[in-house]
Amino acid sequence: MLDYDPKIKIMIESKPNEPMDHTYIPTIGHAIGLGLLTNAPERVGCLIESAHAILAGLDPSDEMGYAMAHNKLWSVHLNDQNGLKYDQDKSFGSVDLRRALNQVRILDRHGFGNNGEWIGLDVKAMRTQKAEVATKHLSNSREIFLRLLEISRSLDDGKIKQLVSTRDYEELDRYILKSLIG
Ligand SMILES: [Mn+2]
Repeated sequence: MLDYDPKIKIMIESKPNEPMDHTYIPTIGHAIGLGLLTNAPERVGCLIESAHAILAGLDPSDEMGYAMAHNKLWSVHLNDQNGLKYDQDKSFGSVDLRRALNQVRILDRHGFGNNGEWIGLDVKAMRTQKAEVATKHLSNSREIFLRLLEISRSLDDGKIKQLVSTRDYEELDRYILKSLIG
């Protein structure tokens, strides 16, 4: 594809498994590595989906940070996931709010979007809903993203730095959790 169209750019969306088997590019590290082996590494980037990182037993925000450090995070698919099984594509933040906050925070603090990157919401309707409410997974995910962005920007960086430097991680946990509870 890269040879066929000299203008095309490709994003690799890593994922460790489908319901029935393993897949070949399980993590964003594998995706970045594979991109470097192509004829045009500068035209190969990555897309991180929260649930896919969780399925690999990884923290989505760590994966995002790793990809951004390589200038390879070109898009994200935010959602949520219960444990290690087929990907559920649940509404963003619906399983683990703190894990969601960490994703919002790392994207915001490292300029994701400043070069035109998009945030996608790879979420699905619950099966048993009525048709008239079946698109709420989209508006709910957007609303939670924006609320978490507000919370992240309200955190006191000086206080966080001081707690880290004194290694008072219990207090840091409490500060973050209290900010989430509101
Ligand atoms: Mn996806």
